[in-house]
Amino acid sequence: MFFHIFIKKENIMNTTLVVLSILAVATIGVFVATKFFGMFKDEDKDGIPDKLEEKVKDAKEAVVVFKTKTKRVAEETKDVVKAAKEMVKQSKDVVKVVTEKTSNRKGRKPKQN
Ligand SMILES: [Ca+2]
Repeated sequence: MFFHIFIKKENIMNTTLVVLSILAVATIGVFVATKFFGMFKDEDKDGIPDKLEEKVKDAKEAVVVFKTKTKRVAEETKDVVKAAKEMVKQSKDVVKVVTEKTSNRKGRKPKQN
């Protein structure tokens, strides 16, 4: 049983090493092809193809947009929860007025600063 798990972990590690090695070789290959053989368009001559730089830039922008939207959704959700709590509080007041025998409405409490 334990040995079986050990073999699986070893397989995962070997697979990871193979994938990382392939990625490293591909990265070096693209760099050499771009920098020394001019096979990909590279206006700033840093060895990174312009298309790849654009994709990375787009991905970074997408992450920023996603983070901003997530933050806004969290803020709006907080507002909705706050409003819902206030509504529950107010509806308790309505129930109280309905069940009371005499009507002596207090109104809102004055704000304390
Ligand atoms: Ca470049």
